[in-house]
Amino acid sequence: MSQHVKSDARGAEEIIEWGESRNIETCFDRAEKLKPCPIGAVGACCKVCHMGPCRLVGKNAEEEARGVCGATLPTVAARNFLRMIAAGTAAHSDHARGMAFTLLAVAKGEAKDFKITDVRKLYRVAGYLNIEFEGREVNAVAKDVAEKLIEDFGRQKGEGNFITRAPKKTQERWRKWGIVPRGVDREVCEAMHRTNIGVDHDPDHLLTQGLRTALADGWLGSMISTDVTDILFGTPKPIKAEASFGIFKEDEVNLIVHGHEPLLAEILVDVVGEPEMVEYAKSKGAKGINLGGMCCTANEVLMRHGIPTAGGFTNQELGIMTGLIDAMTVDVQCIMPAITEISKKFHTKVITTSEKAKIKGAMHVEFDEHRAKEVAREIVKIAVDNFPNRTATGSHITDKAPLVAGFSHEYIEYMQGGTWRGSFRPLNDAIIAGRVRGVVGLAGCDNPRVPSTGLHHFLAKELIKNDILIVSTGCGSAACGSAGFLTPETALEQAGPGLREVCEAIGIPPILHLGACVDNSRILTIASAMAAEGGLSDEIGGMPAVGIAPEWMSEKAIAIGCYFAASGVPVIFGGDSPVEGSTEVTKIMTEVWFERYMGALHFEPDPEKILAMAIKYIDAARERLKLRKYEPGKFGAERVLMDMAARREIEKAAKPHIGIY
Ligand code: SF4
Ligand code: MSK
Repeated sequence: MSQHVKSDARGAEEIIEWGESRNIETCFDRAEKLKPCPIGAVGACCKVCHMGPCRLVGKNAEEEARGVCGATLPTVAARNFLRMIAAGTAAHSDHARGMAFTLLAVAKGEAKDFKITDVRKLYRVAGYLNIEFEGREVNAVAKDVAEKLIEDFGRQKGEGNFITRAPKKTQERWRKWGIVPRGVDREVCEAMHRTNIGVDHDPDHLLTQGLRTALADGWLGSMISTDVTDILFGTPKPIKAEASFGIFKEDEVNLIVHGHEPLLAEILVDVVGEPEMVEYAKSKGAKGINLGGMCCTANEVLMRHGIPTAGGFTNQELGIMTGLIDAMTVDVQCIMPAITEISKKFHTKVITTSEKAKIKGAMHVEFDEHRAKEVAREIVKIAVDNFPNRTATGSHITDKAPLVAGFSHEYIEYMQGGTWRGSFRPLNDAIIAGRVRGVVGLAGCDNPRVPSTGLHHFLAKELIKNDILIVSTGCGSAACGSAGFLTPETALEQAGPGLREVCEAIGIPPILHLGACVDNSRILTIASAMAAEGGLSDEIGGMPAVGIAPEWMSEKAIAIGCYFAASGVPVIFGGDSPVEGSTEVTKIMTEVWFERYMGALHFEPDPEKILAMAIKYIDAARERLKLRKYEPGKFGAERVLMDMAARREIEKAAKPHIGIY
């Protein structure tokens, strides 16, 4: 991968060049033109009051620089960082709030176009919440579950509902250090209060609230969102799909869903197939209606319906530049306002759909779960009506890759033993024996400041070559998907010998696509299940596991990184550190956090060093757990993994198959 490449995503470079030859500006050009402010970039600029902004610079800035109020650089850097965590937590959790209220509306019969699809998952969640479900009406259980989950947003005292899903030892660490989140809104509100002028000035104390807020994101907001989405739309299981710009069809209406929320997208999946809609598209000269996605709304419908994805964050302008998108709906998060500007050069209609988000130059068709189908039909009609306006203008670059997505934690458990014997034992055993060296969560955004998606590609290839199983989410998954890495064949061609054997036995790719950004919560559940299974660490901390977000750009990524660090996972972010200005803050986030929680948050721009650091963490954890030293191709004794055929035989002999887990 050359440093001169702007994007390593399939087909992206050709579209960028096509645009450059026509003076069409994209985020890649703006990233080149607009260098980050060197003071803000390292966390040394404070603008929380109107005596500032204060820039804490100079030779001995850490010791000597002061803001007008006297704030030191470590205070300012920690305060800025805490505000990032609060914003990221607010974003995921507000999305989750919408999901919980939709579940309540469905349970009360007020959102007629939605239903409870996965009753089994509803019961599982009811079980976590100590809600009785045996012999009760499904909607009555759903109402109780929704109301209990909604408490997690506004709770003032006590602990979040799902805290007890973490291993006991992990919970004990949280209680010892005072970072158990009470309610999402309370933690975000307190974070904003503490960072206001003249309140909390101790960097460690500020960052401790950062971890409490981040845990409210991971174990409350995001976990609620994942669970409720599964209850409403089904728990994902492996499904084939395709990725990249080649998902757009020349002869069909291309309607693309972009953003993060699954509600409208789920309804669109149904509505685009309605005979009247298809007939309407035909009446306008199209062969049909092609629904595709982008960013995490894409991941939601990809995981459950195999709806293809056009890619991640940096593909949004490029998608429009193909000239093939007739309408793009955008809800919330990671939507570049630039898309309305660029869409003027093509025929694409950009439609904002959330009451929370409008963009100048976009149409606004507000989604309302109480009349979901009606809104969805209106949107499909806009896309269809726009199809005849399609012109030859556009790069028309189309190329795509096959992929397999849909790895919920429930399916991962099922695939390791079937309906009756599903567990995490085989994975733990494979790690113990050294077939699988460790696990990496490779996640987060793609970023125009590096060869976009290129860092994901490099790390994905190197990690699996080193027998490290990857679980991936968000735009990291889209990056791997459009590169063709999310297929079982990748295991045969590129994985190390131990990982290849495991993937071959189960028939899975070496990189498991777990879903959208909010579905990083699935990784928390997997880590907790591995701890409960035994043989490795009895808490999340100490597992041979690392999180990596090599191209992060969103505050949400910071919140995610911090909830993993607080849960006991060392995390490595790419790019320069937003707290680089302060050695004290950096030390807290690495050494102090590791001592307290067995997790840490590092920033390292060099991908080779990220790889080396991840492997070092994994090998050190193996050593601490007294597991055999990893040597490629040399394994210890372990249970034989059952392949699919053997598993089916056992199931046939047992009871009728009733579900995936
Ligand atoms: Fe400057 Fe202090 Fe105001 Fe920050 S809070 S802008 S450091 S005076
Ligand atoms: S969309 S937060 S760019 S992963 Fe979830 Fe992608 Fe990052 Fe947004």
